[in-house]
Amino acid sequence: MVDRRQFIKKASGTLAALGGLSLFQRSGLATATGAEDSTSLDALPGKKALIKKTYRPPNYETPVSYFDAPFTPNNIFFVRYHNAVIPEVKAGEWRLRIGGDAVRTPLELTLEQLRRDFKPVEIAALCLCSGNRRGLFQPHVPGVQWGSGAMGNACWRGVRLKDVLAGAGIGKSAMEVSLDGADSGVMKTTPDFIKSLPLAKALDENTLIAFEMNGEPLPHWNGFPVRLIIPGWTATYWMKHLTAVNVMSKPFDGFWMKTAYRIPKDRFQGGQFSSQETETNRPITEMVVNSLITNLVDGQTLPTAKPMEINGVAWDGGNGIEKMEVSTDGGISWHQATLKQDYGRFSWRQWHHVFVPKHPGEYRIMARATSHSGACQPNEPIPNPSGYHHNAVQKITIQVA
Ligand SMILES: Nc1nc2c(c(=O)[nH]1)N[C@H]1C(S)=C(S)[C@@H](COP(=O)(O)O)O[C@H]1N2
Ligand SMILES: [Mo]
Repeated sequence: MVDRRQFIKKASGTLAALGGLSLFQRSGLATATGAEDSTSLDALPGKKALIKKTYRPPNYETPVSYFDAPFTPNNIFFVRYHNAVIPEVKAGEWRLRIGGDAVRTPLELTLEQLRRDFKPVEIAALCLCSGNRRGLFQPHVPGVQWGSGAMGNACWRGVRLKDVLAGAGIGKSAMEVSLDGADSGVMKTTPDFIKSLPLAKALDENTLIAFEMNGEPLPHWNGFPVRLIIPGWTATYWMKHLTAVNVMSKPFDGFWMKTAYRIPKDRFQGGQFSSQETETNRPITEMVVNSLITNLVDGQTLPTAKPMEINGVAWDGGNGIEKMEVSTDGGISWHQATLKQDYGRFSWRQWHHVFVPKHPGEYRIMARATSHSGACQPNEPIPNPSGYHHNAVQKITIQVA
C-alpha cells in the first residue's frame, strides 16, 4: 500500500537537498538547459527504483533492461503525471460518474457494480507515452526529457466502456466522450488533466475501463482503482483514477486537447480525430511502428567468435508486426529476426536474433520493424514541435574483443 506521508517526507527531504529551489523550478531549469539528470534512480512507495525525471509531478521511467520480458511487472512500470495533486483513492469511496449533455440517463457506479454488472474482458496492450524518447530529439525539444523507458506492456482486465455507456444511453447528438481522473493541479489556474475521445473510439470493443493489471489491482501510481485502456493509441488517453466520463455533443476544448498532445497534420500515418482537427494540426492518436533493443547497451564489449544475442520488442498502433530486421554492419546488410509469441495486435512483440562476430572491432547494431500495414521505421525521427512519436531506427555500437 502506498504510504503518502512517507512520500511527502521523502519529497521535502529532496527539496532541502536542492538548496531551497522548488522541484517545479528545478525541472523548469533543467528542461531549459537540457541538463536534467536522467540517471538518478529513486523508488516511489510500492515501486522498485525507477529513473527519476521529475519529482513533482512524479515522472519516472523504467530501465530498459526490464523490457527483455513479455510483460512489464507492475512494481517497475513507468509513472507519468501532469499535475502534482494525486489523491490516494479508496476503493469503497470511489464512484464513476457517467454524464454529459448527450447522455440519456446520468449514472453513478461503484467499483463493485463495475466488476459485477458488466462482462469482464482481458487485453494485452502496450502503454506508451507519446513523448517516449523525446530526450533523443536533435535539436532539443522542451518537455520531460524521456529516454526509452516511458512505456510498458501489460495484461489489462476490466469492462468495455461501450457496455457502461450503453447503460446510460447515448443521445443522437453525441460527438466526443471526455475523461477525467481524480488528480488535479496545485494551483486553481493549472488546467485539470481532461482528455476526450471521438465517439467511435470510445465505443470500440477494445476500449476498456480496467481495474486489473497483470492479474493484480492497479498500483496507485498507475491509476488505482480504475483507468482507461485505449489499445493502439498513445497513453495520453489512458486516464488514471478515472472518475468522470461525459458524452458530449461538441468538441471538448480543454488545454490537454486543444493545445497539448497535437501533431502536424499529414506528417504521421493513421488515426483521424476529425472533430479536433485544425487546418494545420490534429491530436496525436495511434502509435507509430517502432522497436527497441532490450539486452544490449551502447559501448558494451562482447567476446569475438561467441554467439551475440540481440533481443528486443516491436510494436505499432494495432496492425501487428509483420517483420523485424537486424543489421550488424551499420545498415549495409539486414537479417530477419525471429518473432516470438504473439499476445495480440496491441501487445508489443518480442523478437530475437543471434549473430557470431568473427573478428574483433566495432559493430554497429541496428533494428527496424515493419508493421502489417507496410509502415517501416524511418532512419531519422520525424520532427514535430512537442517531440512525439520518436520511432527512428535504433543504432547501438558494440565493441568486440
Ligand atoms: N489521471 C491521469 N491520467 C493520466 C495522466 C495524468 O497525468 N493523469 N497522464 C497520461 C499520460 S500522458 C501517460 S503517458 C499515461 C502514463 O501511464 P502510467 O503512469 O500508468 O505509466 O497516463 C495517462 N493518464
Ligand atoms: Mo504521456
